Amino acid sequence: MGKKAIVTGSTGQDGSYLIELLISKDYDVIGLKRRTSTSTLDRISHIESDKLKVEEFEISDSGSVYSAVEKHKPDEIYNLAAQSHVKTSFDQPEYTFQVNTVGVINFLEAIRRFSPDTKFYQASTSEMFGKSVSREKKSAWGDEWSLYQDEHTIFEPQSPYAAAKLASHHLVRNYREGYDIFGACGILFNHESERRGENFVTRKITKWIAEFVRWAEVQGLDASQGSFNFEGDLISSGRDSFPKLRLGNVDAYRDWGHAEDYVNAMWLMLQQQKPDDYVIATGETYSVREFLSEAFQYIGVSNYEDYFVIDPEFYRPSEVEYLKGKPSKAEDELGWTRGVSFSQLVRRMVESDINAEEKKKRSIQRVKFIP
Ligand code: NDP
Ligand code: GDR
Repeated sequence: MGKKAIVTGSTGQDGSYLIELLISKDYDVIGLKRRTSTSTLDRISHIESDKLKVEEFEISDSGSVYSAVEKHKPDEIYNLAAQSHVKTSFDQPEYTFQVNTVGVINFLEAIRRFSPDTKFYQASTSEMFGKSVSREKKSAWGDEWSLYQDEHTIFEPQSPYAAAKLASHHLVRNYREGYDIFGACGILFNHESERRGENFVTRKITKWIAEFVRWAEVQGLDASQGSFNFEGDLISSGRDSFPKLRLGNVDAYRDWGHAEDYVNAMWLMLQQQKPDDYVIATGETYSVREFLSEAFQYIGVSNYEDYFVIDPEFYRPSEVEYLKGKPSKAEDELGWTRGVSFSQLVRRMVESDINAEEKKKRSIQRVKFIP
């Protein structure tokens, strides 16, 4: 018989990929989701399997979490639920702590009281490093340094989101050492996908590109060759105009991988003899600007700087400028490697959003022709 796992955040990006992975490994999965007045099941509605049951809960309500753990006593719990938007955490710091820290305490307590053999995965994050970097010389004789973060880098969180996640990171270690609970934390660097939330910068860019391509098509123009006017906040075709992409800090560097590779690391962490914490990253870093350049190249545009404007609305009170993970421990101990490269990631995201726009166009045409 297969194992039983609870996945929180089951309606999110990572939740959807993890559920697919666990079902492929013959797990029975209980996907926990919060109550909402409209459906949030888009990312998992394609999974037609009696191995998946979706139940409602609220992570900040201890009774709700205790009931779920006591009822199912699963082999594994993957805690992916979170207020996951860094900028939002500055506007809603208390709520962010309620979900991202108190919610974790609720699970740790539930395991301690009702199901002490359950293994627990906590979604920690590279945001916990904040401004902090480790350095190593690029060569024995040169003066050049390579900057990175790994399991030994000091934490210096720069947002309520990161501070809440760091508190949870320490709580998991605390319950591991104090109560012998199998709690592992994955310090995951940014991972994106075709299913990424639309208010994270990568998806915001790829979705805008797809909408722009569609708009250009309606104008009878090719997005790569059309002669557009770029004055002010608008891109004009002469006949019509399209709002430019509005972004905040485009000089921040991130270590971007694909979510499908990263959920595999979560699973590997819970299959180890002993619980531990691992950095999961690609080992490469690119700026938001470089992401823009790569994404626009995909539609044949090289002057990408004409297509966006800086809007201070998207700046954060304090920023994390540089993230580049060193995943050596995960590679050595878990045998984990990433499969999707940066350029493949960008290509897949742009392609997927362009295809989605195409589909929308076809369904609109169908509606138009109904007599
Ligand atoms: P998403 O934002 O896509 O998903 C977050 C999930 O948490 C959603 O299912 C959301 O539900 C759920 N959630 C939010 N608030 C509550 C609540 N009060 N009660 C119950 N569920 C709630 O995030 P990702 O999938 O990208 O990330 C998964 C986890 O990994 C998060 O904890 C995130 O902080 C962390 N992480 C993510 C990284 C990344 O680059 N993606 C990197 C490092 C860590 P709903 O659908 O209703 O909104
Ligand atoms: P991040 O991801 O904060 O790293 O957190 P996000 O995509 O929000 O920002 C990445 C970088 O891009 C800059 N940026 C913008 N960001 C957004 N969202 N919107 C913009 O318009 C914009 N313009 C520039 C940001 O300032 C930042 O430097 C993600 C989340 O998934 C977290 O949950 C996770 O823990 C970390 O990754 C690792």
